[in-house]
Amino acid sequence: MANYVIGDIQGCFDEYSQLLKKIKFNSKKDFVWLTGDLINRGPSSLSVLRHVYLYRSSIKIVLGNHDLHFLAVYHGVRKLNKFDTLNDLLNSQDIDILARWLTKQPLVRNIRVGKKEFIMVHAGFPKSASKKLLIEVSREIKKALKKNPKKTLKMIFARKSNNKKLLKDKKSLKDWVDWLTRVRAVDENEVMDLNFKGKKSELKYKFKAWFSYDLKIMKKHRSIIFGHWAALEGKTNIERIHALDTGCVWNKKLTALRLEDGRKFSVNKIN
Ligand SMILES: [Mn+2]
Repeated sequence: MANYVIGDIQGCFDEYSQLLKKIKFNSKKDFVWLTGDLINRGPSSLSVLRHVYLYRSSIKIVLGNHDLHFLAVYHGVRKLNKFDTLNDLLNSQDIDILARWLTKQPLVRNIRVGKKEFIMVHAGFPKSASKKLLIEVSREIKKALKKNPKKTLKMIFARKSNNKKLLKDKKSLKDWVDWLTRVRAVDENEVMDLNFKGKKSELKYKFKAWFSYDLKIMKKHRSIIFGHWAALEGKTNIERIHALDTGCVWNKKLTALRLEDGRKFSVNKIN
């Protein structure tokens, strides 16, 4: 039995299948955890989502920005853009089942393996956040999505954060979703630069990578796992902070991290 975390798949179903073969994934014994952005930009979003749904008792996910974008399109809150590759999914017969299941997924997960603990999120979180706060916020967002998906998705994708829906620590729901699913660059005062997508070395002025700050959540037995930031190429250079989006959809590779021993497995993008 083993636990594997796999980075952003983004519709790269062939590479995902190959990686599952490589780690000899056995759904009766193993657990696979996905860092979000299961779909979009790649060629086979429908196949990925169907597979994850089928094995949902042993494959667990957090939501990423692309997953939320798809849900917003499905609920009529957003339009498809020219880079989206979601048509197979949107036209499928099982779209309602898949979308309903996706809407119920959390934005933060706490994974326990023996004495070790892993906090998994798609993008990141504020340096001041405690584990308790992250779990509570994730629960609140999940509840809002379940209760009224359309209204909640409208809030999430609003141009500006509106303060009508405030969560536990007084940040708006939209701000929290931006932190958990979109953040890369942040300044000392926890202001995000959501346009930045480059390498860590390209960060300018007062902005640093969100994980470069002294994170309140870090403890000896605890690690952090995130995806989303492909330009990091799987490196944070910080112990126990793992970046797992290795840019499969951008012709790089798909990576799995085995939590028991920290070993990494990867497959290259198939051209
Ligand atoms: Mn992302």
